[in-house]
Amino acid sequence: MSATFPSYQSTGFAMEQTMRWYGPKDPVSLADIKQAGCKGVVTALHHIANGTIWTIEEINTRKNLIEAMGLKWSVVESIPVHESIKTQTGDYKKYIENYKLSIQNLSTCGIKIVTYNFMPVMDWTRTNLALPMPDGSLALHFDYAALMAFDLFILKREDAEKEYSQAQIALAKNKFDSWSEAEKISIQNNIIKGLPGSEESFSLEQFKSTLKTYEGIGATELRNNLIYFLKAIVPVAASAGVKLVIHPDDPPFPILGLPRVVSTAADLETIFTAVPSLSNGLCFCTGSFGVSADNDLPAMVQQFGDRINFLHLRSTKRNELGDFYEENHLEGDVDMYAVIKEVVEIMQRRKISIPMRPDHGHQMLDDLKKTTQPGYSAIGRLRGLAELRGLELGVLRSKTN
Ligand code: DNO
Repeated sequence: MSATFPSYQSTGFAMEQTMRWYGPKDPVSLADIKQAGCKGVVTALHHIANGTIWTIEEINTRKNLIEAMGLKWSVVESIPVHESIKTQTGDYKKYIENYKLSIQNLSTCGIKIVTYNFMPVMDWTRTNLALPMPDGSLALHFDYAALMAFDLFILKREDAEKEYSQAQIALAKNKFDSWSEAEKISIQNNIIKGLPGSEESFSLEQFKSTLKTYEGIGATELRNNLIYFLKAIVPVAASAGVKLVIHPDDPPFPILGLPRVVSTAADLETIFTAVPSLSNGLCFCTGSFGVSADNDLPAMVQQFGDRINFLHLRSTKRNELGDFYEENHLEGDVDMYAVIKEVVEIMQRRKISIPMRPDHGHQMLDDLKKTTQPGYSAIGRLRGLAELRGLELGVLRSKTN
């Protein structure tokens, strides 16, 4: 049989297929992930407060659960970076020391890829978590007018209007006036209550005061704080054999007056030039980078190929107003074929399998009847994974045949 149907792996280095798992409380189980055809999972110790050391005991408890199912803990996503480190205030030195210990403990347990991000205050942001698609499935959506309406008329951030044009303010006002009270609450919650994996959740008052901690911190200061952090932790990761992978800003432009420093190829160049060790790596998220028309994704994969140690594969459809929604994995603005072709080149050159996960997915079929985690329902991700797996196999086979 193998003569007629060569195994996927026999075609050369292929991506290591994984799915994100939020731990024992995730409605999508390890058994489900295994059935999807994954070899590994991507997870984090979400129950441990930001800034606290991940002990060997806690790491092993989680690892044992995963291995008991015949799976591997491929990647940590994420060890969150404490806000004090991003603003370089308060106990930031202590939190950096804790971060180092968590990296070393993960290495001791054999887990060697660690994801993090450096987005101020919030992790990823969407305004609507259930945008109906023409086929009846539901997608995540970022409506820039809704974000501005939240900023100007709900949050009422000081001087926010100075950051928008008159036309944008008018658009935001129309949007706000169209909302019912329930819609206002739902949009506010989508923005500040924290999407899956965000680790932080705010009331409106808490959110306002946290935003104030960024007064005086623009892109230059935030970038300096990131580089300071990397200079401290990358050598520790390098000697522990760990690859740190930074996740890009999502969306890849400033929001709510907060700076962004991981949105473009130029941003990445600055970060990697400042700290050249290959342990200073990248989580290449096509969905995040792909929202900016200026990002040439296949070229970026080529440029940063030596540092890409984790892939988030999904696509978005954007417009010129800054809005976008999440498309099927092989549709939208991301040229997934071109990206996978570059990824395949890199894997063959580096002689490694890079872990990937199908990022997000539409809520569809039976999942429409269930309470699912936004972006992380099982069936939409399974569809994405299946499509990506087939696309990769096609690329691999066309190279070897
Ligand atoms: C969203 C995720 C992000 C990501 C973090 C990495 O779906 O891609 O929450 O996990 O930004 O630190």
